[in-house]
Amino acid sequence: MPRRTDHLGLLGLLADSTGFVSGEALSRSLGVSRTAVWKQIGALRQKGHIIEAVSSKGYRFLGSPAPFDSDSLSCLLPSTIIEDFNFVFLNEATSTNTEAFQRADAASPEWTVVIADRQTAGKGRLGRQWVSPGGVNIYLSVVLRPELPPFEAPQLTFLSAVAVARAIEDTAALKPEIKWPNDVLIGGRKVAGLLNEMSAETDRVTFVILGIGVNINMLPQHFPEGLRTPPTSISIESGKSLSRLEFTSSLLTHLHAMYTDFKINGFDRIRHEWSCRCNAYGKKVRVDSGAAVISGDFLGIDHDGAMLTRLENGNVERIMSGDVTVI
Ligand code: BT5
Repeated sequence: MPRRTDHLGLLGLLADSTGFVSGEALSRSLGVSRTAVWKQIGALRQKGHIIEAVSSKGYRFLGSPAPFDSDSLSCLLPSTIIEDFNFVFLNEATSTNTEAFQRADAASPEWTVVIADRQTAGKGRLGRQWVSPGGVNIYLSVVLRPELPPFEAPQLTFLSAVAVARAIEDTAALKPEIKWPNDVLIGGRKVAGLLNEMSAETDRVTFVILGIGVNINMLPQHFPEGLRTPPTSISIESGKSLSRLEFTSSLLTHLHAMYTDFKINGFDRIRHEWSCRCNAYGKKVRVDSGAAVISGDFLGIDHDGAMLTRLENGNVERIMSGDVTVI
């Protein structure tokens, strides 16, 4: 098969070689000029591939970005949406949310997606930590710029929870459940967490960062003791390892479709699907808000993300935060 002459052909040549390859040899093999080789090296480095250059020896391939790169992801995403994404792949981030927030603040466009192989300071809510070892999971953050008042921004947390649940069903044929406000569970164990952060003016959102952490191939020994909800991963539940690339492609496809629908039709469809997928749907719950403990029938969620519970006296309580147990 003839070798490709673009940056992917160059990447193939470098990856096939054990040591340095001179610029001249590369330009001869690809049939392009030395300047074109040099430009393609720059393009590959921009995508996160690590290529060493030594003037007397040439170029040496040292590794590709983890957990995968935009070329392999683009091959799996529907061609109609690829152009919308702007991917940033990192081997390591303190937190992909922090990275994405900084980029959004510096005017990165909607659908900038920061993906890291591991996080050194992965964030949960309220200053909690997200355990983020390398090589096994998905840690990604998406920049969106919805036209919403700030109090409705939590709608996007529910949107991302439904997208994660759909992607788990598609790729692993498991039955996930959503727990208010931001957990995805399988068999009562936490498989994913969502952390959305926002920058806003008084009456409108400037941008929202959808932070999504999914335990894909994490093994029981990767989990520290004492996590709030017993944890699990997709591979623990299915007994098989799952491609992070395949999962990410499914997740982004669902996110994109749901957000497009959300912009046209609003929150109601998401609210409906979220409610049907919620572990408390049609059940009684106990909510510990710190200040008080109440119990009642779970009714669903309001437009601002509040949980609606009917108390025994018939009053409907709006709960903005707290720990929910299904009873
Ligand atoms: C969350 O917070 O569940 C939000 C997690 C969001 C993580 C993503 S990863 C990509 C993006 N970048 C970030 O820095 N964050 C986002 P919360 O509901 O507060 O739950 C946190 C609690 O879950 C912790 O206190 C632990 O008890 C538990 N936990 C931590 N790591 C876990 C893991 N990998 N799997 C299951 N449970 C975990």
